Amino acid sequence: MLALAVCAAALVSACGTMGGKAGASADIAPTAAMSPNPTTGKVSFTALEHGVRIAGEVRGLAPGTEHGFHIHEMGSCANNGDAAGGHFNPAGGTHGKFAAPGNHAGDLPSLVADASGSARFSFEDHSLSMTDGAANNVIGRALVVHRDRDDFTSQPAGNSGARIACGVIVRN
Ligand SMILES: [Cu+2]
Ligand SMILES: [Zn+2]
Repeated sequence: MLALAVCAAALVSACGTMGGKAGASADIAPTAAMSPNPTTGKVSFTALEHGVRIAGEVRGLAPGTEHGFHIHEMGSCANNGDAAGGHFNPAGGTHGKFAAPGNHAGDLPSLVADASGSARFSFEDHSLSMTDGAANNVIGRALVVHRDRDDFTSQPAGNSGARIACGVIVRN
């Protein structure tokens, strides 16, 4: 009985390292694109068998507001987030709504702030991975919070305005 339990524990551990459960995170920090700017956040990335779970919270938003939220191509938040470049787009899509066919892989569900200015979220994104060498690997790219709402239509970025907060996605 004891031997069985030890074996099961070893199996779980092997699954943990080999089954794609590796984690990453992004610490969201305010840029100088807006002043004052209390926007901060913490976002976790968990590799799934087919995709990535993205979960976390962004705080310091104006209560009830909606904000464009994307993964941008370059892993830098310099120059008020402009160094992050355009939306992460390994498949050559056009800007659109999260999970819409033919959109940018970096198009995420918009943030919606509650009455206290916090936006909490957890969703699975099947167009992304955390696989080294894969074109859709999110590691080393930037997660960007915009000042305005994303209209999901305007090209190339939904007309969501200045980049008010940003964080680079790094492995834990
Ligand atoms: Cu963006
Ligand atoms: Zn986009």
